[in-house]
Amino acid sequence: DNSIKLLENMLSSGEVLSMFDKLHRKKPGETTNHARLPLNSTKNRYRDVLPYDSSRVSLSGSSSNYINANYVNIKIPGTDWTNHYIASQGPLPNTCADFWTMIWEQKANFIVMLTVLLERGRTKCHQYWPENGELAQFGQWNVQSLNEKVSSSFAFRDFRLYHCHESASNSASRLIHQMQYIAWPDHGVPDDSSDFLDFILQVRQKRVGMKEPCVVHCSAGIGRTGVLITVETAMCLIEANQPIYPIDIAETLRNHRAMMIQTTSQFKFICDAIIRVYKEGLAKPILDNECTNVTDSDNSLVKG
Ligand code: PTR
Ligand code: PTR
Repeated sequence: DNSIKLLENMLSSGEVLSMFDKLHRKKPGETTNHARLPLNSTKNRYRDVLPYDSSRVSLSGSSSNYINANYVNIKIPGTDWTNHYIASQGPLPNTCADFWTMIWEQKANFIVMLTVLLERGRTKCHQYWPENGELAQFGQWNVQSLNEKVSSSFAFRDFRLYHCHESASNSASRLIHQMQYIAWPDHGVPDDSSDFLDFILQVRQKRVGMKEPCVVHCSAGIGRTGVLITVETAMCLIEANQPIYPIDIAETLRNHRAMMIQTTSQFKFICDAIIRVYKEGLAKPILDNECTNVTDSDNSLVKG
């Protein structure tokens, strides 16, 4: 809780926000050559948001193995936990099949979506799933929508994913859960922080102990995606009885995907959320101090 007191002080002095503003937006030395190939340029939703070559997810496949997504693996110090995320842009009409290929190949069974499809008349993400109860084909994939529960801030859906030349009952088909947060405009912060914390807590519950990567996307896959991963990481650190340094988390994220957490107000939202999670006991230590005695050198997130 010393790190929380420190965070509160640095937040009221504004220091932590100016530290955030000084962070590099892209990790020096990283290249984005695959994203820039002429073959791949139509697969990027935004020309200025491209995945590093070093951490990009590659698809097995014939013509191109490219998708605008990065691995974001976060080791929780003092434990043997690693949280595996894939941070991705919202699929385009021509990348929906690739998106499902990624889900299949990476053995992901959980998608967190932080955007709506249409915002102020502009498309933010293509609907890469069928309507409730229906079946749709995306390239080599069939996606069957099994159910959908919608509230004012969330939509939760379950899908069955399988090769289109097989049947849904085939044992190789996969059950995929999607949790969508629908009250968060891009470049902004969630309309209601209680709602959003409630959403993250539900994401967290689903993820505890999950070894497979969780695919997180918004529109560009940097702003809102970065916020969610940071707050969930902070919850894990609380559970693991470890100090929380949000600047370190932000830096770690940007070492995996450029520009993660887009605005200073998003970062402030993160800091406020972390303090609230801690003070309201929304995340609690689940490890006793015995097994989390760590040396000083362990006391930061593992980079890279
Ligand atoms: N993604 C997991 C989480 O956030 O809870 C990380 C995790 C992994 C947590 C493993 C616990 C784990 O426990 P075990 O190694 O005993 O399965
Ligand atoms: N060039 C776009 C822009 O700045 O509007 C890229 C962009 C779009 C960046 C959306 C971030 C965005 O938000 P998010 O990552 O939360 O979808």
